Amino acid sequence: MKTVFAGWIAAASFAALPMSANAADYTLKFGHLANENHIYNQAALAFEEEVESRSAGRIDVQIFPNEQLGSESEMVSSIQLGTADMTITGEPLQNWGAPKAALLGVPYAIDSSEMLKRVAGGEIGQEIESQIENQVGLVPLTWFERGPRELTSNRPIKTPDDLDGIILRLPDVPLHIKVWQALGAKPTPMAFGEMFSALQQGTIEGQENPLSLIESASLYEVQDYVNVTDHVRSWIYVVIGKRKLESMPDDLQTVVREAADNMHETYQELFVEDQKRLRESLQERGMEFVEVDQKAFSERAREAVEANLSGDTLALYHKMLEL
Ligand code: CS2
Repeated sequence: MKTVFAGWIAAASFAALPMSANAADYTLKFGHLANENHIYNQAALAFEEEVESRSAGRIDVQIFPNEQLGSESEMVSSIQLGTADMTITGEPLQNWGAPKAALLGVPYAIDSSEMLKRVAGGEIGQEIESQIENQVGLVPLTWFERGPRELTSNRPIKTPDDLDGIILRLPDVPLHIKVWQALGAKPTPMAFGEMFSALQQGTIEGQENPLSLIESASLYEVQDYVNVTDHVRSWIYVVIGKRKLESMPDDLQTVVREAADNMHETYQELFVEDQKRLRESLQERGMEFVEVDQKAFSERAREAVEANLSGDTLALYHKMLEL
């Protein structure tokens, strides 16, 4: 809204406007867990610019990186309450009555970027999206591909036996907790932003995330090894509160939806570039990459997945493996 705001201040220079004056009809508070440089944030800024210029300032988008508005789970609750509007989330939505959201993060299910696009961009993705919309009251506006999740630790881990009861921070995703228990770790669910100091203080010993978030949270300062487990390839949704979206007139809803589609394209380009540099960047910061017996991990993980999904979600998981 910078341009509009500047012109507005100039035009009203005698009016002594209070600092809190807001020209916009709608404000979208968009919070996420990554830092300012992360590609989530860069894509979000592109969305902000497009929405504000195409709505001629009627929508003010405010981006809050680094969990400034709250953790991922807190953001979901705030959006439901109407105190925040947008975030980036996925598989934890299984805790909010959308069991199919677990399919976003199934260990060793998706094995390539092509398969991910078929799943997220096809019927399965649509089925998950409608469950999130209907059960949680969040509308998935678009999705972002993520790099594979890798396990970090302060000792090399090559096989499930090497886990040997390691205390592992996980996001609050019940399926992940079950799988890592079956693999031989001691999982502790914790918000993303609490992880750095917990690792520093030794209350947890490891964590797992895509390389981009390992970098975003500066985990290279507290973890020595990236064990290349590649255990989850997933995508994640940019969501908006359904009530908030529907409170807007149709023309503005269209602006938001189209800007989100464009944000998808922007993000996917940034993602491809980012993937090329991340490994080296973490190595330069002192992390050592360890080759892992992925087959051993995937066999044990798959059994745990089958045992912990049920009903429609299990059926959809089987359908996904066929794609
Ligand atoms: C992140 C999350 O907290 C984390 O470790 O990687 O984005 C996590 O993947 C999510 O909970 C997915 O929605």
